Amino acid sequence: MPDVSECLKKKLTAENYNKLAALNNPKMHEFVADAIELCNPASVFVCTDAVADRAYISELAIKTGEERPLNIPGHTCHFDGYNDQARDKTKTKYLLPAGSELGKSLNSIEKSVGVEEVCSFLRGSMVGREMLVCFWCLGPIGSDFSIACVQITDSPYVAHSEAILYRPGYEQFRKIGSSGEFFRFIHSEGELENAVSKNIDKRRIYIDLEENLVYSTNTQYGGNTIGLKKLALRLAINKGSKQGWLAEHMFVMGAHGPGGRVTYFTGAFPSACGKTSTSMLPGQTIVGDDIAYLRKRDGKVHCVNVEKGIFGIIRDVNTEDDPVIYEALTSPCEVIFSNILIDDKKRPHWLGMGSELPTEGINHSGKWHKGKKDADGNEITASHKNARYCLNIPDLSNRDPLIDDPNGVPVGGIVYGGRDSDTWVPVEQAFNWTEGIIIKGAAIESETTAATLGKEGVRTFNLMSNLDFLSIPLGRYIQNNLDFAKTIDNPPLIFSVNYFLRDKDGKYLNGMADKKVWILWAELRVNGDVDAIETPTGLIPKYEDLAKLFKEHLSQEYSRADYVRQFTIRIPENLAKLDRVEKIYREKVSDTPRILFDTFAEVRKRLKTAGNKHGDYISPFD
Ligand code: SPV
Ligand code: MN
Repeated sequence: MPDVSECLKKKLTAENYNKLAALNNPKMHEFVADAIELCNPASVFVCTDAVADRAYISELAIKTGEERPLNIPGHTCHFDGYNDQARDKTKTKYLLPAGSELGKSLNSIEKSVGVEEVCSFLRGSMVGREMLVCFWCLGPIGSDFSIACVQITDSPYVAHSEAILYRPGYEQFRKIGSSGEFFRFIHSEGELENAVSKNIDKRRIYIDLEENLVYSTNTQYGGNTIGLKKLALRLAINKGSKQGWLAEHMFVMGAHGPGGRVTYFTGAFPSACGKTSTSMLPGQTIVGDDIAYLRKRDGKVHCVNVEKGIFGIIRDVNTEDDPVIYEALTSPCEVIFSNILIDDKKRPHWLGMGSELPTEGINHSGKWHKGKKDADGNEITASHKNARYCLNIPDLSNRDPLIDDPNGVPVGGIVYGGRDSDTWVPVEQAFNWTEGIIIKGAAIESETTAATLGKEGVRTFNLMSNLDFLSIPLGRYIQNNLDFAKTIDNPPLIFSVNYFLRDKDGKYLNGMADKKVWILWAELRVNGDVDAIETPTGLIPKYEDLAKLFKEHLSQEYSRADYVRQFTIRIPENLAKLDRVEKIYREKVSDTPRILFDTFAEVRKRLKTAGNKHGDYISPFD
């Protein structure tokens, strides 16, 4: 279109124009031209896969003050605004065309109203600033799992984070030619004050599923702005639903069994519930820690990590609990720290890092000293509880060799978990795929954390840990999961795990390191190496098998008393959980598949029968 190329030529230098023109994709050109028209930037930089372009972005982040260099080469720190420290669920909405429905659980706004509102905030938002046009690829390059993406942003911090978290996508765009099958993201941080978004009341994240397009403005926090992360996950869930594959909030890791065997697991946990640390278990290998696409190939489930970096919670990362990450965070390599504390020697500090924290420095509240209070009188912690690090997985010593395999890795098992103080045992295998999806995945509840705005510690329903990101009605999502394995003879085994079980006094019943034993037990189950004990809700480990794993992998004696405390089947709590979750499906999810209620009824019956026979609390030895 001549007006498109004219508009582009007007704002872009010849060099930048040529980079765009070399990609024969009219829809992408139009997207960029429309964004220029709307946001009116002073200039436009087009980022190809070239090393020099990538370097331009990270240098710009320093120049604009969005990131500041730290004491170690390659390390920088970014601050988000004091009230912009997590995903904003209430202002994240689907743009809903008139006459369509997503169900009560998904937040939406009438499309024409929403587009007008968000465009009114984006209009002129980049005056005097440089617009960055970046190409990335979700998934390995040249894989049929993968999706090309274009991100427009005025934040070099967002572009720099994406350069770490995603594979470069300019060549992927060349591959897709003039196809319209790609995701588009437009972000502006809006007016800035001290380098942070000022108009938080105008923070909006609006998602257009028909157009595979997301608008984000007046925010900087990664979960709201890094288009390829949770915003793309929403687009991918919708796309996968139409095409018969799954987009999940899952880590992917290789569990190393006897004789050098590697069995791949995916796992879904709500934010801040041990997902990254499970993907980083000592002695195992990481493929990814946050988002996976699952597809069927040759009668098996395969998956890829759509990312190549980690945007992880830094709180409690220390030499003892996360030695591999700690090593990367203290070595010269590319890391963006966000919302941590910086001391006068430009060293980063965070809660739970295992050494004493300074009593003053700079943090997300500005100049900080111990005891500082915010406007509401709340004490400001040295680093924010949701403070994060952003790094490249290839910089980790435990990266899995198949991380970039275009075929993905075969999935042997899937684990579902949440922050559950009193109900589920530490690990349990579901009897089959259907029960795994329904009784494990679709029944996840978790006590809330600092990863989203709002009160912490409230037990909330979060099916497959993906509720925050669902873009299709919940019932359809469950049905898709059930159907996914229908044509597969031996689908992955499904497990629940619970790292957060406590006793009556609130004391955790397990150590942090124990999760390694649960995953390695699951590895043995996938390969048929050990037997298990039947319970009303699934299959739990035998004491001898766990004792052996504790000894071999943690050099610990595992007592029978601990086993009983941890693996006692809690009948009343399990029944109460089924009641709570069923109520949600009955009242809020009008398209819940019938089989969910039938399965709940069946499991309830089994729990009651067992309770009548053995009492409310059943020792695994009974
Ligand atoms: C999560 O909260 O699940 C994250 C970080 O992985 S965010 O990008 O905020 O979603
Ligand atoms: Mn996540």
